[in-house]
Amino acid sequence: MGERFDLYYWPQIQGRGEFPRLVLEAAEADYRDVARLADAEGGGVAAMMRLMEKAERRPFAPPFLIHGNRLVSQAAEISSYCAEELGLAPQDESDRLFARSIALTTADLVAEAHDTHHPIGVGLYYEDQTLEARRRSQEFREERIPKFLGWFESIAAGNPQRSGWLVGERMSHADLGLFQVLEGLRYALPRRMVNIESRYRHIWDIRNRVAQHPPVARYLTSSRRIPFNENGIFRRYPELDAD
Ligand SMILES: N[C@@H](CCC(=O)N[C@@H](CS)C(=O)NCC(=O)O)C(=O)O
Repeated sequence: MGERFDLYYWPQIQGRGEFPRLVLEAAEADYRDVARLADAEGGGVAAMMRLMEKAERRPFAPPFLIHGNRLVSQAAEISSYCAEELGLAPQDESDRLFARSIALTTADLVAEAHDTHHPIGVGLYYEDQTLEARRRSQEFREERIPKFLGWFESIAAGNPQRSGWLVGERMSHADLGLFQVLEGLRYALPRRMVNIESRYRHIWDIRNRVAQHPPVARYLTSSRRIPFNENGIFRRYPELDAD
């Protein structure tokens, strides 16, 4: 399909929209970030909300994507779909499925990172759950980050292609997703990440190679890359960080 990709996501944050956005940027795809466009251009949050109400295959929440007559929702599903359409997924069927599994596991890590600052209720303010957030963050820092990053590291080290990427011979959406969670964790929990970074040689190498991929490098310095902030998933609350 040669149609343009229309990505819909909240305009003020990287959030979960950043995962498919990175795939579209890395592939230099013809895409629009519709909720960030002006109303006059058919964009804006109101346009996104209207679609969420009236679409035949309604998404539960942003991000979602429209490509031709297809509507795809769920960040990991959108990333996998775009990558497969745009040549950023492995060719081999087993590798392609593994890349999808990695993307879904990355989404699990994202959900846990979100729950560090919202352990009790998604709809409650952070300030109303700070004590629980401290407890949750400690467990996340000490147990969950090493478990997830150790898993990524073992996959990269054990890739039978010896390509240095997570799966297959070339960079895929799995690597782009890993890049994004490493950036997010480093933003949110700098003390913890500095302390443990040296354990994960292979995945930091992937992070660096993704950042140097020319379309990604151009994107990261463009105004399209929204800075991390305290409305997104990865938030820097110093009281939730420690060595
Ligand atoms: N599992 C979904 C989660 C989608 C999601 O939670 N989106 C958030 C923004 S990052 C949202 O707008 N949620 C509204 C809600 O859950 O009511 C995905 O990975 O895309």
